[in-house]
Amino acid sequence: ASPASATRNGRKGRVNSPLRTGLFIDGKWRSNSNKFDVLNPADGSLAARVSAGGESDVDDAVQAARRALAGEWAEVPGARRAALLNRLADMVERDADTLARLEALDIGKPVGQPAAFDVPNAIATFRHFAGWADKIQGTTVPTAGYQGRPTHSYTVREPIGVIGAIIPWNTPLMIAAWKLGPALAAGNTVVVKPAEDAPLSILHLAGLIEEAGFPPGVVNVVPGFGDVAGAALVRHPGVDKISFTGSPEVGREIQKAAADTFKRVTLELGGKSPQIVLEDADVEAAVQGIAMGLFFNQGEVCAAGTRILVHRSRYERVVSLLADVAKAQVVGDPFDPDTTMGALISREHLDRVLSYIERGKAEGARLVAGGGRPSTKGYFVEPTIFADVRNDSAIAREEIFGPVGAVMPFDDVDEAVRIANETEYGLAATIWTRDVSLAHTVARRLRVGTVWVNGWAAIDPALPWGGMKASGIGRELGWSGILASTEEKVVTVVL
Ligand code: TXE
Repeated sequence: ASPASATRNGRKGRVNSPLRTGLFIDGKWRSNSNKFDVLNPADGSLAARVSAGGESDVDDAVQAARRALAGEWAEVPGARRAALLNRLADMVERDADTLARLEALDIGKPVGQPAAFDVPNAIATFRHFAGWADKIQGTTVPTAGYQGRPTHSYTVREPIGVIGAIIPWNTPLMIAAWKLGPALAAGNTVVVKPAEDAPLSILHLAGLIEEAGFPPGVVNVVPGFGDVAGAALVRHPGVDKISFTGSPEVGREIQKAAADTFKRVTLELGGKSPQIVLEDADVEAAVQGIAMGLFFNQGEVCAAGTRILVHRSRYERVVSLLADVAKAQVVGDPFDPDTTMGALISREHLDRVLSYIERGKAEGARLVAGGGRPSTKGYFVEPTIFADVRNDSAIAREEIFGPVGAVMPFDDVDEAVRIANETEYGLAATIWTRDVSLAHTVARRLRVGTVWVNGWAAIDPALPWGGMKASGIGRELGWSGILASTEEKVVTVVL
């Protein structure tokens, strides 16, 4: 299928490259008569009409991935997989501007953010995993022998097989890289299902995968709806593993459905991450970091630091500084360089975030900034801060996935740790303190996958990423990402 015209993307010239709108299966592009609309969140206009993959498309993609797995790809040595991943990284770098613009158009985020964060992270992820591709080693294991005879035992790490990668809409390019990097480094083949709200950057990436020279079927991209294309992928007996990032509700369904065919599952399901400001913290620095943790990507971030726990001695100061920073955000056109916060992904999501704001007010929290819509055009919401929030209220318990912070005081470190852990989630936490040993002590006590001290979202492709409790199962990235993309096999020779 020919790429759609660049003039379809709301306002002409914002993405100066043709949009891909088809399905990429077995190294070829196809288009379906069944299509879905992708809207520009900044004004609700039509950005693109994308082919919706159905069950038979998913089946074709899985069959192609299985053929690739059994064919040429199985013989491709690690060094060659590394070269392909590095070439892909080069192409993402070459098209960095286009990819950042696609994210801004599709998701509504300020274009400078994907340019500075999502795209460089995707490049670094592909390069990191290129580095692993020829270093996935087993071990030789001393054993007690067999029937009086010595044995020689060793382990090998083999690809799991066909991996279904289900991607959310908030940082699609980056999360696609998190799933593709380790899967391909380890020799798997992949079927990617982008989110129906934001498929454009991943479709562009599919074009780069084709251009980089991966054999047909190694990576397939099937855009479509979750309950159709996503569910078909999860059910398919030809898929060996599902790697999912999204909501806990869908994650739970996926794990249940995957049990029927004993698929391996990695789930990353978001959070309600605390930001703990200890008594000795550098308050000004903390407030800057907290604001980033709340407003970056419009708060549509799994690790958003939405529960702000502040020592009572610094409480009012933090509340007032945070309110100032919230009011100073420039909310508007994602393509305006002055914009610091863009639009929420959809009308439905805007309504959901606004309903949480109403619940916050009804629950008696003190609204110190925001709380409304800056304009009726587009899906914008004001950066919002509630103070005096109770940790058992809805706005402190449930993931809002918008720019809404809940500030609460504590009196001592024990209370801070108790509140921080009193949540279903366990993805990330930040500690603000100048006391190094206290930082380590508190870090040990937090039930989360990642602790940052004096920063927020200091992520790196070398570091394992994932959550405890309802934030998910398993880890992505780093060596953990390789472990999660391989099966371990033991070979024992009786000598
Ligand atoms: O997620 P879904 P939604 C949270 C966040 C957000 C809420 C809802 O709180 O407000 O979830 O977002 C696919 N079988 N997070 O509705 O539905 C779907 O097509 C297989 C946190 O967008 O979980 C998409 O590709 N797949 C999160 C992906 O799952 C299915 C990021 C995620 O969509 C499916 C996103 C099914 N039955 C949302 N149903 C994070 N962890 O960062 C849907 N999908």
